[in-house]
Amino acid sequence: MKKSSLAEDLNRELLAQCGCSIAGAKPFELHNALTKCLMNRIAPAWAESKKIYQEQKRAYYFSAEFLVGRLIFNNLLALGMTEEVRQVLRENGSDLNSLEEIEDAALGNGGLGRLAACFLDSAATLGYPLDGYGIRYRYGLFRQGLKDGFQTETADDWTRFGDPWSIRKDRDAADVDFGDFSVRAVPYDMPVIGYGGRRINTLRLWQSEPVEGFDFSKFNDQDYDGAVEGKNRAEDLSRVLYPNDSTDEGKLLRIRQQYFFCSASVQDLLRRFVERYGEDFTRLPEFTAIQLNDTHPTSAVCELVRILCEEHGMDFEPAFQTAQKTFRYTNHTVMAEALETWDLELYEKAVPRVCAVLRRIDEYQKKSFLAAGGAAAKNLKACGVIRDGAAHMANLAIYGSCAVNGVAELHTEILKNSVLKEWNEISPGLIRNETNGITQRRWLALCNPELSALVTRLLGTKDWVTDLNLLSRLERFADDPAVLEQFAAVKREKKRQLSDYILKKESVSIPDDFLFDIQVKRLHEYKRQFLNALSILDLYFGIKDGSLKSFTPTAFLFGAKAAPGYARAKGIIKLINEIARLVDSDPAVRDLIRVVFVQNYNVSYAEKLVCAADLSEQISTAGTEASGTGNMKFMLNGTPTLGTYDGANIEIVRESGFENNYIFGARVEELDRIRESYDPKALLKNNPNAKRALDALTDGTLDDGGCGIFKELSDSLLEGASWHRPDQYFLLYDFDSYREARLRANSDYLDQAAFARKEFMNLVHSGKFSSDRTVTGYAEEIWQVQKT
Ligand code: B1N
Repeated sequence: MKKSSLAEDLNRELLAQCGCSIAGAKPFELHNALTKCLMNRIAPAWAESKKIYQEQKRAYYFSAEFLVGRLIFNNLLALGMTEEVRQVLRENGSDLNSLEEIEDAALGNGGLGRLAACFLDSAATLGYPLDGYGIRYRYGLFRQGLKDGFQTETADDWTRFGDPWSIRKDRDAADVDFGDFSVRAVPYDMPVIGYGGRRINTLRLWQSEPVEGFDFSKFNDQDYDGAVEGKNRAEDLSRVLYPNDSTDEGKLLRIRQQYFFCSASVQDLLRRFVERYGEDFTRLPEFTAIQLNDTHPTSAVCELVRILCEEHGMDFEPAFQTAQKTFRYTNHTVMAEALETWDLELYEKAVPRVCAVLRRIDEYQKKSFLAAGGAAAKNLKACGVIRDGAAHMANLAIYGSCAVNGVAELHTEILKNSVLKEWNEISPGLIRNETNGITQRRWLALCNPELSALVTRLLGTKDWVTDLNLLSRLERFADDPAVLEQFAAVKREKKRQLSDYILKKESVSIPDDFLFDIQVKRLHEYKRQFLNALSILDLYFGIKDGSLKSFTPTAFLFGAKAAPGYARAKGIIKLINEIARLVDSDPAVRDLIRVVFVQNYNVSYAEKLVCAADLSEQISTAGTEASGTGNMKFMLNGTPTLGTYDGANIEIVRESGFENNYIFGARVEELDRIRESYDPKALLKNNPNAKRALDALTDGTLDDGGCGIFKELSDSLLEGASWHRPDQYFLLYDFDSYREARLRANSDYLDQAAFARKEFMNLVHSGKFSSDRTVTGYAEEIWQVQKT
């Protein structure tokens, strides 16, 4: 039988579903039909991959977040079908670009969720048996707007046009029991298409549904609200993604949400294990490795123990030891407010059955640590699964695991020497490092086809798409003026494309000969967008009073969502927008400085921003950003880092050279030394520039519309608050060295050829930061699973 062509398949699908042809289809109809055709084509390879993974030890990535972003273009790239589809659509009177605004699954907050998505991509591409387990949120991360410079939030109804990339699997539904009520967890499977389409892994997301949909007896009694109460209660569990990045919410519903997907996932993988290997669960660790993405899925440890004991009659000790050999834990933060601890009473109320197991584990820990004596006995309190009346999820995750890792070298050292030093004493070697990475498929091949084409031409091969270390071979072109000029031309083109997009989206124009200085990431005090803002004010005043003589015109771009309950973060957004207004309305500086806050920064916006940057702002206080992964995306697209000695910046600069980046500010050791005696008010007395910038928040220069948040922001640096010292993130301490580094970059930029070389050297040395390297590290050292 002759294989039908894509155009035939598409038209048939459109006719059946929408009664139209390609030419007459709306973008969402075309999107759904095209996706359907692609799903049909990948079905055999997907089934084949599942079969192969059944035969071997496999790994599962448990994560409350998978920030996959837009799938259509990524999957076309993976299948090598982009050009074919583009042509078919063109020939039939349509346009591939019209599929841009249909889907963009934001089922994550930021770095942690995006990392999970990059890992799945790498594992599928390399052929590692890694599947993801998570939650199918009805609403993903809120959509951000701006009104009068303030952030607004609306619900992210990401399935409004349907969800053709998912397959509902009713046959694998599982019941999750909360004691006082139960829900049905229904899995939706998304294919994770490895590059080349050879391997297809699975992201299984659970949706919470009522066990019984509708209470007819209540309905018959005319209790219409009551009739749907149970349904709503069940659906609440997977209703919405908690919008906090690096803070812990402390809410009952969040605990239940976490347990919901952990229970369903553990049941699911145990069912598979039993089908294949029978009921000898002591062999589970031979065939299964579970990675906990931070502590959010840690109740899975308790759930596994509970099921083995209650449903399969195992004793506690062998059940717990089986769990210890099955789980691994990644820590993603040292920020105290992000470390999950749950008040035991709340935990008991939320998940009584889990809490009972937790208490049992705690008892067992006490007994065995005391029996072991030495470091274990000495550190029992610090390492306690229950500590001061609270469930300590990091301690549970570590105790319930056989491996623990940090996400960048500096971060791992901080874990070993301070946050988890007691654990490190008990078992030296337990805590390892796996520096984060990003997938070059999305973050170069997809988002920057122009640079990709240049790289492929220079290397004479496309193999870098699956072997990023090949980029180092480009070093021999670093002094080739013709190559550097081609590279610079790509950057100019990407800047032009970005300014077109920003004009369309934000209605502001940015001349593309400006230096593009970009800070995009979640809004948080420790990431110091506030420092960037103060420094822009400083430059503004310097230009105004003539003290800053030569300044290369610069566009300062920001993109950031603030957690809706985080008042200061929202105040910083307002501040940036007021600075934008101040600068824009001043003819004396308008031609030198532009400030733009882009709305609704997300994965798709990031794809456009990272390849158009001349400077990558990575300015967190040393010791606070566990790794960062945005820093790697900029680097891969040939952007020097203007950053601190923090997270993965240190490794980035080690690879690409200090001379090709702008590193500034105090290091961790220095901050540790001065913390006690640091006095920002005294500092301001000797720093008129910093004082002038900060005063602008309260002297009438800038207006927060009367809400008082600018004064509050100023106070956070000068006065502190009941819960923190003044300027706890050392903005004023690093103010001068930031200014110096920034101005150095600004004047270096004038020598376009020399600057292009710095940019190029960042691209050349970015090989290490492929998530292919990271996932290989996990697979070999932590999971012990094999490629197929
Ligand atoms: O994880 C990323 C790192 O690159 C970042 O440095 C780190 O900040 C980020 C609670 C978090 N750590 N913790 C979170 C997210 C959601 C939540 O509810 C904490 N995110 C990070 C990947 O390693």
